[in-house]
Amino acid sequence: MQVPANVIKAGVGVLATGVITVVTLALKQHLVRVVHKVNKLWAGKRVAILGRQWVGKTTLLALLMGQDLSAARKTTVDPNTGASFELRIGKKTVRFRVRHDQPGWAPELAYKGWREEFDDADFVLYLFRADLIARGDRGTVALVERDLNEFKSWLEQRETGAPVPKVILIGTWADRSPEFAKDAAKFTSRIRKARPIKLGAIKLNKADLVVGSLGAEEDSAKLIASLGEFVR
Ligand SMILES: Nc1nc2c(ncn2[C@@H]2O[C@H](COP(=O)(O)OP(=O)(O)O)[C@@H](O)[C@H]2O)c(=O)[nH]1
Ligand SMILES: [Mg+2]
Repeated sequence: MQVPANVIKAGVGVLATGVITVVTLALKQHLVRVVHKVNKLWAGKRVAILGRQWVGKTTLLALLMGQDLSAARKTTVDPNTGASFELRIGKKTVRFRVRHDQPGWAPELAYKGWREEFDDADFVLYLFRADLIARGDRGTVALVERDLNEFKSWLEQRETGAPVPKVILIGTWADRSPEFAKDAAKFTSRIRKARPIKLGAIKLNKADLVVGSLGAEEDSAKLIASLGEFVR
């Protein structure tokens, strides 16, 4: 008996869709597990997410809030107040905060709001565009350098004995650099040595560095998992 070609095609289509669905669900579960594990690490802590426009702050916040990536993309933040999110973990809460973005033409406008978050945080996650740092983009290098110097001055201005926030530098958009897909570890060490990350990390009490991408689910899970290695 001959099975018509279109029936075979439809069968293959259904099978392929099934496989894709299973893979997608497995990835989602993986991401959910990773997020849960990391969030447990900072139970009771305050986490500030800082960084310039378009670096992935809102995406990271949404992922940590337990949304999947498609929902994360839809998350909007009130342009006037920024976003704050409290997550209960057992008897403790984690408080995440993202300040609303300031216009790019006056970078110093961001500092007032950032400082409030910085001084009131246990962890400061500073996001920057790893692809642009890798390329040596002059504007990005200058701006990130300025931001990190600003953080340093805030640390220095703290009263003795006051708790010091732990800064974690997070390079995003690595998916835009072909080198990252070829050898992620090598790309990360390149960013670690790059200006202004190397000096900036030293100035900030040897800030840790995570490099990756929030552009796809699998990459996001990896980035968040490596972030977890530095939460202590
Ligand atoms: N390709 C890629 N896109 C990203 C990455 N991080 C964020 N995006 C996208 O960049 C856009 C801005 O992200 P968003 O989280 O709103 O940045 P924010 O301005 O810092 O809050 C969104 O469309 C994200 O999906 C990344 O690592 N790689
Ligand atoms: Mg945002």
